[in-house]
Amino acid sequence: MLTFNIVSLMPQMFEILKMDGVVSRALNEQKLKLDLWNPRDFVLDAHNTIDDRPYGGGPGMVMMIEPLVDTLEEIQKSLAKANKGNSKVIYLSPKGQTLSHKKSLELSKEKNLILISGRYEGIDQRFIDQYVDEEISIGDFVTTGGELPAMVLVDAVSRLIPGVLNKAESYQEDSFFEGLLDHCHYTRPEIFKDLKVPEVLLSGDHKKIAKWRKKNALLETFKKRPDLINNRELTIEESRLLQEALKEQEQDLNKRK
Ligand code: 4FN
Repeated sequence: MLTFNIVSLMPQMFEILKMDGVVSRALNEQKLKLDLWNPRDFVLDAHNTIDDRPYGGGPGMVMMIEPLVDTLEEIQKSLAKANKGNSKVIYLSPKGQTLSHKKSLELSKEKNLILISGRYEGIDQRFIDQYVDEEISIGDFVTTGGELPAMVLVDAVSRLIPGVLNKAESYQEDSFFEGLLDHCHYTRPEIFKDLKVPEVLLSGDHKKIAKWRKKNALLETFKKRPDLINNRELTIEESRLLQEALKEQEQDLNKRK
């Protein structure tokens, strides 16, 4: 079982994960564990000080190294007691490599992960240099803390743990669409106002439907995220399907003129 040990000044934020959905179900079924650690609980001074002003001056506050090291040691003690060995320490940070499906798969195979969520301007660099194995980002934008990024990572990694998703939910994992965007989805009604569902999906011809979906996934990816196609490299069959899809799209456009 994978245990996420999460270090955060706002552990309440993670309650959301326990409320509903795939992660919540996996927690209840003991397919993963979420342990929250608040550095504030490990400081002994009267004010529970965990942050201080930055050396060199300037605005904002910096999370101090000592409460973080104390928290980490407490986590490692508890891991040792449970005979769980050591754990990778990940700092959610805009300086990290962007989280990917590949990285999520890697992490889903770990027994323990320690995730550090920053607040204020971030944490003392010496903690990162000495104790952090890896920095991971969820994207290029400013957030007010590392909590939501940590939750994104927990969500992405948890659903890849064997047995967490049921058969219906794990559709994407065992399909041959890997690395591509989804094909478009449709459900009832068959006609809404004058908007129809693509006819092939109503045909009952499973072979034809599979081919349409693959073509549609390739076309969607090519149009909306060409970078994904470049990273993946298409099989000859896929290139042919994409060419076909592009041609059909052009024909459709001409028809409408
Ligand atoms: N963010 C940028 C440049 C400079 C600062 C930030 C920023 C939270 C503690 C880090 C943000 C985004 C993705 C963690 C952003 C992430 C964070 C993340 C994060 C408070 C310090 C901070 C150039 C990316 C816009 C605040 C860029 N993934 N600082 O957001 O923790 O994991």
